[in-house]
Amino acid sequence: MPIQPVHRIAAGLRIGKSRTVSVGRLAVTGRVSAQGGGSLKDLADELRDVGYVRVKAVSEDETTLEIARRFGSISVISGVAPVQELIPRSVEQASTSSYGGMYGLGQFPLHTDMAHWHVPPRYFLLRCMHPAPEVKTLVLHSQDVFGDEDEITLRRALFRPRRRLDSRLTCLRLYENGRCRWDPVFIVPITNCAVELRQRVLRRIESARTVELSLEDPLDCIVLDNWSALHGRTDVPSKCTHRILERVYLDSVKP
Ligand SMILES: O=C(O)CCC(=O)C(=O)O
Ligand SMILES: [Fe+2]
Repeated sequence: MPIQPVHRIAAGLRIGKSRTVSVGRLAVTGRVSAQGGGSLKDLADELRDVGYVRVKAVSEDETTLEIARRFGSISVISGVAPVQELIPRSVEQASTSSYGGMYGLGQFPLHTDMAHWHVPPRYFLLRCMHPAPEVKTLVLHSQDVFGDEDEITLRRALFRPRRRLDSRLTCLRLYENGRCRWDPVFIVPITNCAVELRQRVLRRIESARTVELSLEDPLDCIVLDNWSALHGRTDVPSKCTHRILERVYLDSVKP
């Protein structure tokens, strides 16, 4: 049986008109809701349905942590700074276990963050520090990737982290309990069923229409639902290497 999309948004609305709604003191730019009327939806619902929501800082002086706190509760993750700076680096400059180390200034493939963790971060906020609007953040809803898979396949298709995180064998599923995960390199298939599922996912991603988001000024932010959508980044031309984003992981978002 195909997995039940809880709130499947009509495909045509994915690239529909933006609307701006007010959340606290900030302007939130969301999408026309699946219900069609542009009705106000809970931020968590909007994130689950669309995968992301654009948000704006009040001023350039507002710190990324302050913005993030308005929208949710900041994750405390051992070994991960509350605010991480995302700076384009060449393969030589970046750590080999990071996307920068593998892809350098090239396109980052669609993925979910920390897909090799047992429970990956729930949400994250990206804030523009130095804009380079030519470089886009890409988003693809998990329904476009897993929506046609049946529950049994998703249960049987087991993956593991490419590198053991500890001595235990961790089995990971790509879609479980409403939570998606995907990474083309950091998780590897264990079962035959997983090898086949991986191929289908790669094919779907190849032909999918991703949403392209650009962050144009230091007020621009995006909140992404890391359990509902995959994301990536276009390549960084040499004239755009000044692009800097800040990222904050969130455990929850405010209603
Ligand atoms: O730079 C971006 O827009 C996204 C980068 C990203 O997904 C990552 O570093 O994990
Ligand atoms: Fe990412």
